[in-house]
Amino acid sequence: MKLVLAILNSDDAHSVITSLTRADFNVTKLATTGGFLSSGNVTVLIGLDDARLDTALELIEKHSNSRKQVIPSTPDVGMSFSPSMPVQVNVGGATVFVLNVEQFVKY
Ligand code: 2BA
Repeated sequence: MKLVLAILNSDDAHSVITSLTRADFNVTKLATTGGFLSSGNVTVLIGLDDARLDTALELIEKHSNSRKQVIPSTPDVGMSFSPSMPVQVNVGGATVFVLNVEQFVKY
């Protein structure tokens, strides 16, 4: 058994989760925050049989889009003021971790 931990862009989360639940995966959604941008994202936990891992990853990939996001940055220019210069970063699609599950119980 595996545990898939996928960090999704908030804008993609609904379609990723809908496609997974329609395909009969059990999904838990967590509201999370990215450390770099400090903006909200969504992390999903999916416990699944090894044989279904590829299907889950395909659905996550299909419904996750990469985006460019512009963020303000404050360079150190050695002056008494710090002008704000926008910087563009590529965010996503999804960041996915696949973990082996040692034990799974439901009480
Ligand atoms: P954030 O930490 O808010 O990062 C958003 C985007 O900013 C990242 O997109 C990446 O393009 C950029 N970025 C992050 N750290 C950076 C840095 N130190 N310098 C320059 N640019 C940086 P993604 O790579 O697609 O990541 C999207 C979100 O997925 C991240 O949001 C974070 O919440 C999570 N994530 C990504 N990699 C991770 C990892 N190795 N471990 C845990 N969470 C991760």
